[in-house]
Amino acid sequence: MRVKMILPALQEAESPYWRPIKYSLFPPLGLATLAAYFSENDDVEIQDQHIEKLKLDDTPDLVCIQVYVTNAYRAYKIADEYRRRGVYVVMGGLHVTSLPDEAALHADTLILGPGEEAFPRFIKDLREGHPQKRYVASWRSIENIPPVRRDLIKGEKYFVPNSLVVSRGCPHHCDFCYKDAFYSEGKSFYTRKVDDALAEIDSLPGRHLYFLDDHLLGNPHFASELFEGMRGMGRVFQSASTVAAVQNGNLIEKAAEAGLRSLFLGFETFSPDNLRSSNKLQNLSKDYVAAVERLHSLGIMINGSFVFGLDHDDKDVFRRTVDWGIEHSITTATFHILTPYPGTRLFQQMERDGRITSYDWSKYDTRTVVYKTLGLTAEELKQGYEWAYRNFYSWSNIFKASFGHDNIKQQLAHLFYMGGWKKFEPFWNFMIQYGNLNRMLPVLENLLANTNGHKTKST
Ligand code: B12
Ligand code: SF4
Repeated sequence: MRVKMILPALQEAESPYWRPIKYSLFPPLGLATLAAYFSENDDVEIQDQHIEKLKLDDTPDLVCIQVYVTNAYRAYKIADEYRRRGVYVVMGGLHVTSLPDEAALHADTLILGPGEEAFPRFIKDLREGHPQKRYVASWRSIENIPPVRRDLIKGEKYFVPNSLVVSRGCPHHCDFCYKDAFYSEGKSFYTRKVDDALAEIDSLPGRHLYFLDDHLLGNPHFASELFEGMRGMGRVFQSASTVAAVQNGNLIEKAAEAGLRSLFLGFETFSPDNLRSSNKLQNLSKDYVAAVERLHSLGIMINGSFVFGLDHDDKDVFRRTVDWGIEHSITTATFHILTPYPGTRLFQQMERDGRITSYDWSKYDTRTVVYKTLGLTAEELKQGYEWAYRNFYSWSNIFKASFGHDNIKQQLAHLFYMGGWKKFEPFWNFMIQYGNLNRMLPVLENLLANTNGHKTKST
């Protein structure tokens, strides 16, 4: 069977928000995971619109398309075009799972939820000539799954080709998160076997790893064994977790010993009312500063995630958030405008209250206001969000945050990491254009390998 798997771009290259480096970071891991379910006689190709121009004039036997909220319209267009030519199209992913009736107009088959059980069942039915219209996972597990088809990934085109996941979902239930919608009616947090995860890690070249797990420390027992197994492997890695997990026992110390060098952390908001109303209860009464200090003392850089536009926010939230991030030497910050993804409890609540102002999914990019705001106007929210990015990444604040660390090695690491990520766009574009992006990986590896424990001056 000739199979084409497509990840349509999350963002148009023509958009002012298109940052080639951001979209060349990670390969399409979901598709490469599912590609492992084809047989060795199948001719399988993966195309990722973020790093290549899609060739759409062919007629494979099967086209598989991954649909996120912001690429939904591009995905539907591609699907319609193939189906017009008689090609069988299967679609899956987060957006399809949230809005199956919408997606059904564009696909022969839909796979809802995680694909590890349903997708091989679909392939079998297709080969036997009786594919169904919809498949829903009847069980969920990532134990004993076949190895990801990394051979189908054009590794040299990505900055961090070694992305992996060793768990799925998360133990928490924040109202704005995609998670409960995607994993509805079943387990919403599960892990691989530690030995299998370690074997996958061992098989990956180079030193650097990026765990794309929603919450790598979410199962302390699993995480602890994983980190013990990774000790001595000489890896440096980045991942995501929660403020609460950083303060729980000595797990974070084990992570640091295993090579954790940067952590995406969901602070989201400083307001207890906002935390309560979005069911982000695990952040309530947590000492954010203590978490930051602990990470810094272990040499772990922080990518802080902050949401603007929650109902208890006021006009001052942008300045307070940026000031806090700079004062506490947060290495990078990701700001989001609150976005009610379809399928989430936040979306349902806003729809009930008549607050959704746009159903154009391409605008659900966390940079656009798509709902009626309460504490501040839509215009204030948009402008405040843009102001926060401009200010946090201004050279003066980059220097200020960097020199908040008390040792020169950390100051320079912070400066290069933060400056490199946001301030050298033409350089990244050049590297991408000439196919040299992957050559920059050793620079990142060295930078991460050379960070070590320290304190920020403010304490
Ligand atoms: C890596 C990543 C990115 C990467 C690139 C994505 C890529 N190459 O795939 C980058 C950095 C570009 C990115 C950008 C953004 N992202 Co992002 N990203 C992720 C992340 C962390 C991991 C994705 C991943 O690889 N998962 C692991 C694989 C194994 O899982 P999977 O892809 O879901 O695949 C499984 C199933 O979905 C299913 N499946 C998937 N595809 C298909 C296809 C078929 C045919 C079938 C049958 C099944 C199927 O089977 C697979 C195996 O179980 C997720 C969080 C997460 N945990 O998923 C957020 C996430 C996908 N991102 C999200 C968002 C919101 C964004 C941004 C909009 C945010 C922002 N402001 O930066 C931007 C995009 C900008 C824009 N204009 O749209 C949301 C998506 C919400 C939604 N409903 O779509 C997520 C869920 C984060 C979150 N918690 O909110 N992202
Ligand atoms: S902690 Fe993060 S991943 Fe988990 S439910 Fe909340 S937002 Fe989602």
